[in-house]
Amino acid sequence: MGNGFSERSALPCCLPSLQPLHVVILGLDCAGKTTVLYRLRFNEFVNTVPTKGFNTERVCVPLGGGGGGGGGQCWRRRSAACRFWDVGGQEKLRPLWRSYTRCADGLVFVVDSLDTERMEEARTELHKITRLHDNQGVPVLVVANKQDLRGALPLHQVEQLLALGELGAHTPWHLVPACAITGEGLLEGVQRLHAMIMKKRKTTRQQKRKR
Ligand SMILES: Nc1nc2c(ncn2[C@@H]2O[C@H](COP(=O)(O)OP(=O)(O)OP(=O)(O)O)[C@@H](O)[C@H]2O)c(=O)[nH]1
Ligand SMILES: [Mg+2]
Repeated sequence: MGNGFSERSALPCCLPSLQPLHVVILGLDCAGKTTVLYRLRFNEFVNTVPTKGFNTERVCVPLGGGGGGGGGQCWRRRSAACRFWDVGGQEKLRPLWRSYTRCADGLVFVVDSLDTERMEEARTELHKITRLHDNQGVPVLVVANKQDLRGALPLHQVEQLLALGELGAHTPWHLVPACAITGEGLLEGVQRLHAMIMKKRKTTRQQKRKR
């Protein structure tokens, strides 16, 4: 069921002094980016209007440790502080994306799984942003959103239409089915993104040591 993180956001393990991970949420207009952001932050559905600039929220993401995140709070639960940036997806706003992704630790790319007509456009934007020099190697979580709607494309088709296999060996990615209205799939997805970011940091450190 829908898992939001707001209850756990108050956990003391997310110390304000820790540098939060910089995560940018991108995708075409109406894909559900702002709904994702507020679901992550407030653990509830928030009605949105099209984003003209950006929205940003700091979220404490529980990293779990088995059990899938349900049930009561665990005060020893590990968590990661993330600063999410949700940037407007309208065509005229897309040239601004690169200024938000410049220092990104991770990207979340949201697609409307019902919007088959614009999958190609989504693919073009996804590949364009991940190919930028600054974004090379930055892990990407692809959220196949609106899975609650009848006719939503299944995961394997989203993967194919977005040509995720062509993202290149240097770009780690993970695809999750999700519904931002209920939050379903989001916690799992963000945890996977966190794991990819940590893995990338580790390999970068090892490569530096070898030099
Ligand atoms: N059924 C359904 N509707 C969703 C879902 N996620 C978002 N929506 C709806 O999709 C519409 C667009 O959502 P937004 O979050 O504003 O989309 P956005 O990607 O932020 O759009 P821009 O700000 O224009 O880039 C809203 O009416 C949401 O309620 C979902 O998982 N399922
Ligand atoms: Mg928006």
